[in-house]
Amino acid sequence: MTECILATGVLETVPTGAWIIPDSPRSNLFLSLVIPTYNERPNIRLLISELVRVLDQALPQNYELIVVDDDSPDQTWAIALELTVHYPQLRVLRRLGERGLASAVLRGWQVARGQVLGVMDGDFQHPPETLLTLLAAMEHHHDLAIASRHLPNGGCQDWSLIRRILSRGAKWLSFSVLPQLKQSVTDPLSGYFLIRRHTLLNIAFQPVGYKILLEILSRTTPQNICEVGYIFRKRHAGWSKVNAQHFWIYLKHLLRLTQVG
Ligand SMILES: Nc1nc2c(ncn2[C@@H]2O[C@H](COP(=O)(O)OP(=O)(O)OP(=O)(O)O)[C@@H](O)[C@H]2O)c(=O)[nH]1
Ligand SMILES: [Mg+2]
Repeated sequence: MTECILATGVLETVPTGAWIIPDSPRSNLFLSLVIPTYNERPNIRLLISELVRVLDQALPQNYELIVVDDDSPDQTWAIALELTVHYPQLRVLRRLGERGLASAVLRGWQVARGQVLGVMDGDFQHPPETLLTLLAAMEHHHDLAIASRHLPNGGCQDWSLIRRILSRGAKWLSFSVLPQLKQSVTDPLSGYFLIRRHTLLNIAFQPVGYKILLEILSRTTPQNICEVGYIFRKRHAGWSKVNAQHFWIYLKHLLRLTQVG
């Protein structure tokens, strides 16, 4: 028997068409943080309450959280919608015709009101506290602040040998194919970062797969990049959505990015 969820909030209208980030809307919000979700029902409640705890201290009344859910069969979107009653700073997009992590992030940023746009996973692998260090970097006038697994104080918790080899291989491939990245970042495949809106304007993105930061680093020129180390933790609950197909999508993405500029 499937459980029926009575959602109470209001779903946002999902943008369609070109993957272009609009100029600053009429808002003084500092941060818009997008959380892409697919079947994150066991995580979403706790994650939102943790994010609110951290951000209410750091940026009271000056941030919004945007859950972009791809019509998860476990109805993550409906649970998020119910939370909007308690958290007015939370907004929810339920996409019906599109799938994919990178494109979900861009759709969220297209409705965002903040000057600084951010992304983090919905499964607690990105520690919410690291947001404080990322925010401090943005307050010191960086254009892009990346949470990196590849700094001395960074790493991955409990990864199998095969997962480590695959991750290192994917990073090595990105630096081989796009050698210019090596000078500016240690973790071009990070899914946890903040970026100033103005660096994304007037760019026609072509999001595919998971690696939105790679797409951004290849098509934009952020002036002042800062990285902070963090430990990529074990997933709190639920299952990874990564599969073999994502590897091929990654290769195709890399190939496409070699043709940029
Ligand atoms: N909206 C949306 N979110 C997605 C999609 N695929 C994954 N996500 C979310 O993106 C985040 C990262 O996905 P994961 O499957 O955890 O992938 P990962 O963290 O890179 O890999 P693991 O370490 O294996 O978990 C999670 O919050 C997912 O729910 C998708 O197609 N659409
Ligand atoms: Mg994950």
